[in-house]
Amino acid sequence: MSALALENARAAYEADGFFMIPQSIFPEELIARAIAGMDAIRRGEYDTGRPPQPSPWNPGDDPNALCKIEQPQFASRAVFELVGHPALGEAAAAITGATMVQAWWVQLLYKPPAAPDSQKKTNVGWHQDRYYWNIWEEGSELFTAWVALSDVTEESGPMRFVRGSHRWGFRNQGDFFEQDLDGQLRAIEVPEGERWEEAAAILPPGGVSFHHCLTFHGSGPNHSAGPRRSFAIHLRTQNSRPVGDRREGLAQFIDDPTLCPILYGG
Ligand SMILES: O=C(O)CCC(=O)C(=O)O
Repeated sequence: MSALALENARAAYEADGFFMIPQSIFPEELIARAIAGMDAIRRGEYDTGRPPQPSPWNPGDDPNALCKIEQPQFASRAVFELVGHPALGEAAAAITGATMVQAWWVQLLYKPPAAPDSQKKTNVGWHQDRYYWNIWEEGSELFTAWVALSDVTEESGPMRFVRGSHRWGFRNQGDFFEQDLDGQLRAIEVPEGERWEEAAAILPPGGVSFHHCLTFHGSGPNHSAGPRRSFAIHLRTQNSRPVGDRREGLAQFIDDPTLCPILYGG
């Protein structure tokens, strides 16, 4: 990206609470290996010899349900390489102005195609990530890089961001696992003078979206023919600290860069 593009990227991220790079920033062969790594993890095969962290979805579970696996980079060398790739670090630093960027928690997300009559749980309910991240001190600079590994189209249940909602503060409303997105829309209170405007993250394989930890987001069913594949890579900058500087819960691995890679600076 040129200097001007980077400057614009930061301004857009600050204004909207999200930013998309709708072209691949990774080598094609790495994307292919990361897809193979994702499939191996889903089968319970770990080329590092180490499993992921305990997860809502485990090998052998319903292939038609949303597959969410925690810390997949522990279990696959190719996934670790993708998560720690310097191109991702450069982009993350550009939109935040950070001097250090670390991937502190990662989720493998595989959204299978929804059968027309299916009641399967593949939606991601509207939420703000900050709701789940209370191990971090208030004001910590936390955000997410969502890397597509399949062609994410309007049909495949793309993530949708609510423009400017990162400026609404922590609302204490929303739920990742809620399936009734319309019901949530009726319940979530939009601050006076603001409006609910959605933007879909349409991305090719290797494309990336970034979102702030207070930006509302969610996703609907996948009506395309193939799975929607991605990694949600949760990032922090030098402006972040666990509460009481404790290494617990989601912050328990941050001192080990062989598990939680530093993507930029350090
Ligand atoms: O993959 C999705 O649809 C939602 C992912 C998400 O909630 C996140 O990346 O924070």
